[in-house]
Amino acid sequence: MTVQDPFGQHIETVLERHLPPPSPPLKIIHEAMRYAVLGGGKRFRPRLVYASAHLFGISQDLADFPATAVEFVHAYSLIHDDLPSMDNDDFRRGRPSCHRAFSEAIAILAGDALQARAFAVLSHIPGTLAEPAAIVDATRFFAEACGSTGLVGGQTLDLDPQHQPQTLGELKDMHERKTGALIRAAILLPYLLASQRTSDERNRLDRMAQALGLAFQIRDDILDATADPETLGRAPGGDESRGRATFVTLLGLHEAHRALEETLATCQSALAGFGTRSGMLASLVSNLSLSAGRESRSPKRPRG
Ligand code: GRG
Repeated sequence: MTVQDPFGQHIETVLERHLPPPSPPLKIIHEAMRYAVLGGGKRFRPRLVYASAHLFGISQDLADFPATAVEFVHAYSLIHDDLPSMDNDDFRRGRPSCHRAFSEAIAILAGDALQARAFAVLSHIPGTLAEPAAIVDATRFFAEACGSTGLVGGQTLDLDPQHQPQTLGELKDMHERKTGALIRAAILLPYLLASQRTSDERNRLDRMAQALGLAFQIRDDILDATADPETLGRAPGGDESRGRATFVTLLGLHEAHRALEETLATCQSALAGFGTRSGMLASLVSNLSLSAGRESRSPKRPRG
């Protein structure tokens, strides 16, 4: 464990522990689940869980459960997003996407099974670590975040050619669900499981979580327009080439950078009220900034 990355190895160990073994007769599906979860990834969402848990004095043993659940749902969403019927991407995290490494049918099933596993993990929090009523609340909240008004709803809007966002407000609404719902869940699940908490803390945390989801997506759009395939681990320019609106196509690159830094500042000011306990979350927020070395970065191609 380094000071820079106190949870890096721990997260890998915990995720592995909650995955089924790749043994017969279910070797293939379990291998596909393990391939999708253990094949790299920045583990941003589990890190958010641990950082938010720190705010509420929640033990690492308890935080392991929501950290695993959010990363399993994230992994399932990436598997399904890459499918031919969705974004049809052959690469993810610098290697063949799950349906390319296995088959389309196995990739669909691996995503389904990871989502179910996420809820199994969350609902298996021992009663010695959190109040049973809090576990039910957290599980319900997580179900809303993953469902048709959250992650799945955002993906539905994104895929629907009839309802492509035309305005910044519509684009924000779509991403609040598609990218934001899971990020918000990662930050709020520790609050929901905490025994010491106030409603004022929830409001501040929610403000921060919503701004962070937005910042994450603006950043992803900027990187998609400016980074090379090796850095991205996938083909860049995907959304733009599919004719979809992004923060860069709607705002232009310069304004998108400005919006990112402003949104990160909103996160930091919401966190300030938590005092020194918020250091870990604050540093995850600052790591999303793209302001350093910006002058030397230029778009991959000219844009209108
Ligand atoms: C299939 C229900 C369903 C939803 C898919 C996650 C998602 C919704 C689409 C992925 C498309 C995409 C690239 C969205 C931008 C934001 C995002 C989720 C980026 C990937 O997250 P990272 O950067 O990935 O945290 P790693 O690989 O580091 O885990």
